[in-house]
Amino acid sequence: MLGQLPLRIGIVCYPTIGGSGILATSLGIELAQRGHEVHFISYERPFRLPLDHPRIQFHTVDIGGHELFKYPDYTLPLSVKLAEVSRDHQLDILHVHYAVPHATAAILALSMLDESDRPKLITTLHGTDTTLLGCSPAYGPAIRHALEKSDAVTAVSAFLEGETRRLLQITRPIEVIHNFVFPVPVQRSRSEVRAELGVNDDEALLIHVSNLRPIKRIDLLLETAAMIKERFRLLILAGESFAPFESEVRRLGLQDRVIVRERMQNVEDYYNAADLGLVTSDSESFCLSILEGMFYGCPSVSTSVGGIPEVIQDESTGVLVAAGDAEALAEAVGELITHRERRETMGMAARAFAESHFTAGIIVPAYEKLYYRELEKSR
Ligand code: GMT
Repeated sequence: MLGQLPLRIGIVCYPTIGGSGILATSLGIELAQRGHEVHFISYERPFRLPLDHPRIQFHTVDIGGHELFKYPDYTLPLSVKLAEVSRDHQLDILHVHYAVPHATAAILALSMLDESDRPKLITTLHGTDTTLLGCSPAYGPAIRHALEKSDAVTAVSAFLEGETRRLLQITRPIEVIHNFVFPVPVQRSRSEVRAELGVNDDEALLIHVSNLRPIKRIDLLLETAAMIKERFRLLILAGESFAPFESEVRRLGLQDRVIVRERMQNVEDYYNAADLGLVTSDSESFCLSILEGMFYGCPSVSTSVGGIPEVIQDESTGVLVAAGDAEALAEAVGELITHRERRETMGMAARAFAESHFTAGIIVPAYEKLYYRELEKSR
């Protein structure tokens, strides 16, 4: 039995703002807290990764670029770096988040290594690698191959597991391990943050946190906001530039209602200061931002798509509305703005549900169990 021996774990993720990178970073930090040695490998330092953890190292993939190539290539330099880190640090586990190109590069890296140097490959699917790229003839077969060749595959929701099977015709086991959040303490009080935003006490503060990609339906978000009759302000924490949406804000006369922050620092302060989350996505494999809000007592009104019903499982913890229905979204938001007590009770129930289902203490051991199980197989 390997029992609970500390492991050497490589984590590959996108470092930029996005749920998969946030989840992978939190997982690595939690694993290091539990005594494992963790190596992050990416082209940039993940934005929430601490600089000074004794058991966390970061390895940069130097893309460099080559005059021979018309398009920059990341897969090959990544695979070379993965082989190097696996060999030099004798990794037990290589855990890649997002199939493209991370799992593909990892498979190539493993084939460059002697058998004794090969870590077990775990691939975690986060959503768009299946739901968008999985259907593409240019990517689908490579994703399917990467999943078939991984030692274990996980998906962040039962919805995503089903979609992966359906779209990629995968028959191998895929384990569902939901997202988790480790809520960090807030830096500023609710009233300090509301003062910074210029939100009055009699105004409800709605919050939307996303990378603004088309799947997030910012058009629907703004249309919904324009239909809300009660007093509110809408804070958008944007992972990308909000400039393309400014004209729509003006067209809908929402200039005095919408507040935009194009940085993702101290998001916990904003969730803590907000009254209600608003999510308008057309699809989400999980929706980490709903869960982050729940941990700070901020429930959400959301479209009922993808894996979101696995997060808002109970109607006492949030409101689900049919996809694309601005009127229903606005009505649900309006109800909760009007009935403050109901909203606050919902916020407390949301927090209690998150704390009993989606903590690091519950989810991280599921990954550790998977790692030990895969390592046991080759002993
Ligand atoms: O939502 C995004 O566009 C970012 C994307 C990512 O790849 O980082 O998020 C995906 O992974 C998150 C973490 O597992 C999930 O909570 C998000 O629901 C998922 N996004 C989609 O499925 C669209």
